[in-house]
Amino acid sequence: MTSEPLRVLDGSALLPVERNSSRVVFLVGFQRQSNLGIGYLAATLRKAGYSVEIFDYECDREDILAAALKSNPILVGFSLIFQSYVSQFGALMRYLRDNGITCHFCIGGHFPSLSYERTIDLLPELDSVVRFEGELTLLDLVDCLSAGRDWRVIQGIAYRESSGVKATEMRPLVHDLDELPYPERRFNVNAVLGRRATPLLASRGCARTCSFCSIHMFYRTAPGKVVRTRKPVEVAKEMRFLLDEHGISIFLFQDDDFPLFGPAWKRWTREFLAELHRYGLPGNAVWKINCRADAVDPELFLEMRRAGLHMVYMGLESGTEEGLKTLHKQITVEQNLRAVELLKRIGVRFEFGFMLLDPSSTFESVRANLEFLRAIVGDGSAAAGFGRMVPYDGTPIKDDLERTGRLRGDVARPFYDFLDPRLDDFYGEVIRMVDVTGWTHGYGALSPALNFAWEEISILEQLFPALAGFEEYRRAIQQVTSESNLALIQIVEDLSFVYSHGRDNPWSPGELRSRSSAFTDRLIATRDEFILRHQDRILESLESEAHVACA
Ligand code: B12
Ligand code: SF4
Repeated sequence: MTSEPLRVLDGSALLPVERNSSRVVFLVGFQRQSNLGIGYLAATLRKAGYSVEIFDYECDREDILAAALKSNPILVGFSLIFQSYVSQFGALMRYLRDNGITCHFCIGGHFPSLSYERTIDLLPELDSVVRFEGELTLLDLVDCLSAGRDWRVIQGIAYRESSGVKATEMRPLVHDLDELPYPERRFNVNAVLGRRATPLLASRGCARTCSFCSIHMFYRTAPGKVVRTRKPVEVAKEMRFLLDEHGISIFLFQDDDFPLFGPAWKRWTREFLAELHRYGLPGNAVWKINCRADAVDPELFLEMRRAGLHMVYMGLESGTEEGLKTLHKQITVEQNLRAVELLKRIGVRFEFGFMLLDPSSTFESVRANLEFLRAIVGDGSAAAGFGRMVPYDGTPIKDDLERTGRLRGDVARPFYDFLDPRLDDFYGEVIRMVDVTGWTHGYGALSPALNFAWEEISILEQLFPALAGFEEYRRAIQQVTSESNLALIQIVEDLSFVYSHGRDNPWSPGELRSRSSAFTDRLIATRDEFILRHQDRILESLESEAHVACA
């Protein structure tokens, strides 16, 4: 037993707490591209003296069971960040219970936080839901379990009792993010051309209120300030530490909306850029952000590019005013187009989220969206991609669809009736044609592969010495991206006329498969030829840095 201050993160280090850290804590979550949520939870527990084992949700469930039987954890915490995985998590819990794991099971993430009653109903093996930001609550929970105290009284949880589901008082959001320890990270994954990448956060929360988004609902429902920024110097310090200690030179900011909008956040960003220069990061590291199109400012983004910004992900979401209104984006099509143009002009790569269909869709809006895609990526500056709006739990649009009787599907696969029922068949066919043929979705598909080639290009440009023929290579990738995008847009447009005007379908899956594999083959051949041609220089550059780091 140790006796330590109970509160480490909310600025009120008051009561000592009895803590028995002899038993390990297990955390299970989706680990592809790392998992910052689990990373922060593990770091907080470790700082308090607990040992933590992290499991990839995608690993063999037998491995989790064997480890649990061997180490007898005090608690298994499941991180459900994608609502669509709820039944798979349920199956894993059942499997562990059926095989003799009796310890406390808890779960956290957006869906469990916002829909805790539904979560408890769906997952009978659970003991508790940890709601909203989990660092302090999980620590409290583990402290109570390990010391044999009553855990049902702590803030920020929900659990089953005979009369129904009980939620305790909500725990306020973490006030000062810099009081959190650096998240645990897995360093053996995600590298681009030998350069290692990791996610990180400069802020949490989003001030906007898009109708389809569970993020702002997650941060707005819990008490406390919705958007919290870290100190710019602390972010730069963490990056320098990761570069020096772990050779990380690609930083993926997962902030919901990087602090850029309005005078105060512009000041924040300029201060951050100054710290990056002070810590010698530009030239040695690159970084990617997520932001809204209305935050793209030519002057500021040029400064950001000089400080290593290499990619911007924007949720553009719709190419029609009606769609943007339905999604409550509070932005115009013109602003979206302008942001893309500015990024192209200053040479910052972009990717984007886009919903071809939303609850207000008509065939005309679908075709206007395709025209928008042609305007932004017809030139091949990024791969075309799109989806359909998914009504996640806790979002205003899901509630509206439910109220108007249009909500369909189940918790893992929610969808809705379109105003024009022919759109259902149309979208079904689009998915059948372009997904099955390996064009848009999935990790081996053509559009993600094109974006990966673009990612390499921007890393080569900023973190490697100039390579002969680089400009020709970039043009070749742009050409294949442009042809693939235009073909894809044309296919979807043709399909829209099949369903709206009864035209004949000019496409067969076989033909699409052969077209998408021809693009893929061309992409791979072009990319491999260039990289192989410069392999020695690329390796030399990586090795010379490794020597500098060792010295
Ligand atoms: C990075 C990211 C990804 C990464 C990887 C995620 C990973 N391995 O962690 C990638 C790119 C792979 C990804 C993919 C997708 N993503 Co994503 N992603 C994110 C993003 C931007 C950041 C996640 C993050 O790091 N957050 C920061 C950490 C600190 O917060 P956190 O994860 O919420 O964790 C805290 C709490 O939730 C809680 N908690 C979480 N887990 C647990 C567990 C326990 C035991 C406890 C006690 C507490 C707890 O405590 C944590 C610390 O405070 C989020 C947005 C967001 N704000 O979360 C979307 C988000 C999670 N993604 C989303 C979606 C929809 C997707 C995709 C389906 C997109 C697509 N169309 O392809 C895919 C799905 C992939 C798949 N295989 O099915 C949605 C999920 C919506 C929902 N309600 O289900 C989100 C919320 C974005 C959104 N706009 O709504 N994504
Ligand atoms: S701007 Fe992005 S993170 Fe913020 S509410 Fe809208 S979709 Fe969600």
